[in-house]
Amino acid sequence: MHTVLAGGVGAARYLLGALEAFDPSTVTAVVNVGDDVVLHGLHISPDLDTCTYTLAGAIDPERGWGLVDETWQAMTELGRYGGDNWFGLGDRDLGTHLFRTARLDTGASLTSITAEIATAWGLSCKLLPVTNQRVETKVTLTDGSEIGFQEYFVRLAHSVEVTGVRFDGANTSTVSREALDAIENADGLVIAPSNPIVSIGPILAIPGVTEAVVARRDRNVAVSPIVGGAALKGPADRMLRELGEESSVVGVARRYRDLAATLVIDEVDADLAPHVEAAGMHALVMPTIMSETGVAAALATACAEACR
Ligand code: FO1
Repeated sequence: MHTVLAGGVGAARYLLGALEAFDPSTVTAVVNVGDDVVLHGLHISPDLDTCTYTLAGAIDPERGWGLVDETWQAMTELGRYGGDNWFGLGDRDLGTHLFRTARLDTGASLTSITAEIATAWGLSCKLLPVTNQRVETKVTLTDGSEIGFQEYFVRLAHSVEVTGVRFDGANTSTVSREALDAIENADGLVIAPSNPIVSIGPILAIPGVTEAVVARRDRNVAVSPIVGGAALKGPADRMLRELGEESSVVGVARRYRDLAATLVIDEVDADLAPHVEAAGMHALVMPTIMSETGVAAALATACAEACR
């Protein structure tokens, strides 16, 4: 089993490569739910949906979230009434949130519902929310106020400085049996190139997860989401700096050294390989920018080899 700790776009692209490289039924993603938000009474799970839609070939390729060929009539009508429409829910995408919310209301677990959605999209890999309980990423701003993750990420377009991040509810949550099993029994465990603070952070904050990952450190690999000092997408580089860490592959190595033996870094960072090694991780240098064909599958193959 090839298990991946996963956030949004970067993880989804890595998973696409893993599906190409391995038997899809052996690929499992343990996915962040700290980005989840309830809006208009609907439970939205952005990272789970980004993984599902990407692997189903249905993601909007420009945005990297939501469905392709989307229309926005419901949002337009919401705007007519002065409703909150800063978080774009496309007409097609709304179907997923309606289904998820109705199933949660019947008492079904997020794990079962995610499997139902994945099956409906024809996926044979496993997508597992790390927990079935509510964990909410909260971001503290310089004026001391605290806001929800999607308010920071979407409403404020992550253009404000952050002084702290916490995962509300994480301490009292429980890792799902399926997610823990996927971590403990993986042949190789890969930390996807996702934001280390707000995508991988909430997964590791669930009691028992960090311990389970650390216990198998030598069979774990992380892929750096920072290339040439910058995040390929999103605010990971700024967040690292704002929280006092280094926005480089060395900063990523300092974060991940207890969790994985190897850090995959892009060729543009090859000169930093000795510093990654000095920080306590073996550096594996190879192309990591997955917009080019074949890169994601080669990355997944190399990660699986490095886990052995
Ligand atoms: N990202 C945006 O930048 N703007 C949006 O309006 C937006 C809506 C949205 C709706 C459903 C969904 O699954 C994802 C959505 N995202 C949107 C992406 C999401 O906020 C982030 O990509 C993740 O939470 C970060 O991984």
